[in-house]
Amino acid sequence: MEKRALITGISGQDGSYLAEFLLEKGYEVHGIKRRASSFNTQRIDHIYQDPHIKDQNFVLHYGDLTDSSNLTRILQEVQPDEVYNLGAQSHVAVSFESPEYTADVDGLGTLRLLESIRILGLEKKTRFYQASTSELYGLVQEIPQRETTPFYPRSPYAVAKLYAYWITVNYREAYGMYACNGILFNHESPRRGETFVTRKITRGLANIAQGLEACLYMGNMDSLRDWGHAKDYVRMQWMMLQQPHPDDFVIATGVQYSVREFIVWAAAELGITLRFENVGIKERAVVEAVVGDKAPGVRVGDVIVRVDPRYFRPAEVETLLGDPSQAREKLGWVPEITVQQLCAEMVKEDLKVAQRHAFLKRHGHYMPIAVEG
Ligand code: NDP
Ligand code: GDR
Repeated sequence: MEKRALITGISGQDGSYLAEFLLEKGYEVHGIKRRASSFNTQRIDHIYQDPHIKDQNFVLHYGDLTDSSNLTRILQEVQPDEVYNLGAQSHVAVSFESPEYTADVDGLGTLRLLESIRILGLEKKTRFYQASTSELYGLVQEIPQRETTPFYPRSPYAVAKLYAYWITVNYREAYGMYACNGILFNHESPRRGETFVTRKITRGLANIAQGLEACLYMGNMDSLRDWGHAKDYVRMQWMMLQQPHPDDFVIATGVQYSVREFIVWAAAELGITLRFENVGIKERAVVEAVVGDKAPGVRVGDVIVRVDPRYFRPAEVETLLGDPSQAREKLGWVPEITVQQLCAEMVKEDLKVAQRHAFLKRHGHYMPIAVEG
């Protein structure tokens, strides 16, 4: 029998990879997308199916995690075997600007889904995955972080996700639901949102290499993260729901690097060698050498990275390093893509786009470039 999955956040990075993965496994995939004033489905357009065709196995529903009646109606209609709750206001810095909205979507949104499942009497049929996060560890109490490490959230985002984590555990214990938390460390890809740090770097440096931008403005480059590839991580989200008993798992690579190191790798992929230096308290990166033909817009001596304090956070998570032993031992999961391979793939994709934009610019077309984040 074909299984049916419902994904919130299907238009996001993880939602798009998970939808592809489940379709390949033969699932009927349903996703919730938000109404927007312009198209917001770029990441899933390649798997879109015309609703007029027969035997559709990829179906999108309009909805929102702030709208209980909408969620209940969709769940009733779809009767899913598995729900993946990936929808969220997922940007940590933005959560300081919109804390109440973030709490509503990321915290209460999870409750709304769980409660709808229960009200509809689906609690014994529907398995539930909650997109929990390494941000729960915040001000870290133990290195590396594992399933038993105490939480200390450091942003409205993380506090909202803390509620979501515990309400998922609570529904499992109170109602016997098959509900799991995946405590995922940072995972990236060419589909990563443009304002998260890795994508900001690969996209920004590719634009600079092609002469489309002059400088990349960064926040805290000392920050340490355990970065993996989103493709590896969505595989694990599915694996978690295929076990005999529900459990919570840390998903990470077990290796950490700084934001500065990621900048150095991304620059190297473009043939650019950087020298970091401090001017007063402000760090900057100067081009020391350029080889090959990927960076015609850059000269030796150019300053192409600077610090802008606007990207510092009111409370920072300085260091995250996960211990994925439980996932390896109980589920046999190991990440297949290294962070260096991930960086190379992201640069390659962003360079292709930057080269196209540079071509169009040379022919008189305006290309919007800037993103804030
Ligand atoms: P993205 O930001 O790429 O995607 C978020 C998705 O949630 C988008 O589809 C977005 O829709 C949707 N969404 C936002 N607000 C609402 C709302 N009010 N109602 C319904 N849907 C909404 O995130 P990722 O794919 O990177 O992450 C997926 C999940 O995993 C998130 O919950 C995130 O917090 C969590 N997570 C991510 C990690 C990572 O490193 N990527 C690590 C740990 C946890 P739209 O496209 O319309 O904006
Ligand atoms: P994070 O990811 O906050 O870990 O949350 P992000 O890529 O935004 O930041 C990682 C680290 O880089 C530092 N940083 C900058 N970050 C951004 N965005 N822009 C900058 O210019 C910049 N300069 C330095 C940050 O301060 C931070 O320390 C992500 C999200 O996907 C969450 O949804 C998810 O839960 C966690 O990862 C795990």
